[in-house]
Amino acid sequence: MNYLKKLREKIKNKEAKIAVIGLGYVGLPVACMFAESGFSIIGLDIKQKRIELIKAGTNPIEGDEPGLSELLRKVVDLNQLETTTNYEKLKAADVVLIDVETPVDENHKPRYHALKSACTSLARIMKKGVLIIVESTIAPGTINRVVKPILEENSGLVLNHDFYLGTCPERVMPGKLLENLRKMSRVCGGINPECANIMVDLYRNIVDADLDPCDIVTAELVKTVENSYRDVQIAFANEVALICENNAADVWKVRELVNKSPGRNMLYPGAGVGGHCIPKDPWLLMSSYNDPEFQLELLPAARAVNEYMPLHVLKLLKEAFKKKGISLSNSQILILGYAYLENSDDTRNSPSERLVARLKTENAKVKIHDPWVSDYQGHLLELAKDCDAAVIMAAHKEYRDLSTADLVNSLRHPIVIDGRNIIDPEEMKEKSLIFKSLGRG
Ligand code: SAJ
Repeated sequence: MNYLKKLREKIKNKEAKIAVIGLGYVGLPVACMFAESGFSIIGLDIKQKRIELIKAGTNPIEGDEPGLSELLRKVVDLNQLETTTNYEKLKAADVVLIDVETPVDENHKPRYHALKSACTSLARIMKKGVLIIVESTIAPGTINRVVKPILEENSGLVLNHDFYLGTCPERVMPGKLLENLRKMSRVCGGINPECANIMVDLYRNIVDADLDPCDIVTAELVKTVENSYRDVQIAFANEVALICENNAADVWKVRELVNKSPGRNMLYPGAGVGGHCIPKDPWLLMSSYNDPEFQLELLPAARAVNEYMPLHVLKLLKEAFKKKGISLSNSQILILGYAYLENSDDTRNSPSERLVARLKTENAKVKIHDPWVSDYQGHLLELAKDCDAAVIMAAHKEYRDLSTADLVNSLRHPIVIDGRNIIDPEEMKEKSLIFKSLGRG
């Protein structure tokens, strides 16, 4: 039986029952948007607390996400979004979106525990004709090597005959979840062309941008490649910063003039690369490659450069202490910025975390300030009074408005390390100051 023809009809008439597994920063907004567009949605999450919050119309996602809380309350009040922790409730689903975490482990290998668990539970209850779409970012080859076998073995159904598969990688960014879901193009990788086109019909209900049908491996590649591309771009800027320091040059001046050359767009050097995507996706991409003839060099090297940057900030700090003739051991350092990204409360894989850990191995104490992270919202200048130096690790707008004179006068020693080009070096010319700006020799 060709289930796809019937499914296409049901999607067109918005009669298709859509299930979303994983109600995090991707799954929840997606579920709300499909509900708002007129579909009946059932969302599943294994966290009972999260389900209770959503049932009460309360947005469980932290951080400022414009429009999400209002949208959630609206669709819950309209009974368009049902939520559960019980897979049995997903039996009748015609389409199932999977939005679970796909981390890599300490050896940078993808660990698909959540994905495998979701597929195993789903397989036991899914009905014939269901279309399952993985939205999580996965390594190329994962649908074929991980998802397909689990679904077939646990359901007894046959892919492309009794059920269908697709992958439509998410392109969301914290702080702009709804906007990105609406406005960013997406690739619709289907197990066959008809499936890919049905995915385009489905996502057209919530996406205003391009929807590009393609095969599954292409879709798996696109997401991991686009973030690996960014990782390499940032690593390039970081390595040029190190070279500029070594040549007593100013990387920001060099970057400005390089970018005047057609087709150049050098990104910003900085104190490191954090977040939930960029540090992880290159490893997902690399895990899909295996040719003894040639070992990948560029992608691992870019990761190594970016992972080094917080340690380079430590090097600059050590040089400053040496110049001042004081020891880092038993000192206290003020870290300005713990979020991985400017003007964000997200601390996942934060470069500051790496710097703080290394400072502790150097027997230095640390005080952390970050106006965006609830645990670290102390009074900056008060904190500075007990510290021997300040290190800027995130380009929060609050730090751009900071009086450097107040900061320096509050510190026990006039030592400032700028990892994000926040301070104009001209302001720090005063002889007694020890100021080091990443990328400026
Ligand atoms: N960073 C630099 N220099 C730069 C840009 C970023 O050091 O020039 C650092 C940031 O400080 C941060 C990390 O890299 O620690 C990541 O920053 P990001 O701007 O890439 O922000 P992310 O991690 O939120 O990346 C997301 C990605 N979007 C999705 O996965 C859907 C990425 O593909 C986007 O390109 C990026 O947002 C974006 O452009 O804002």
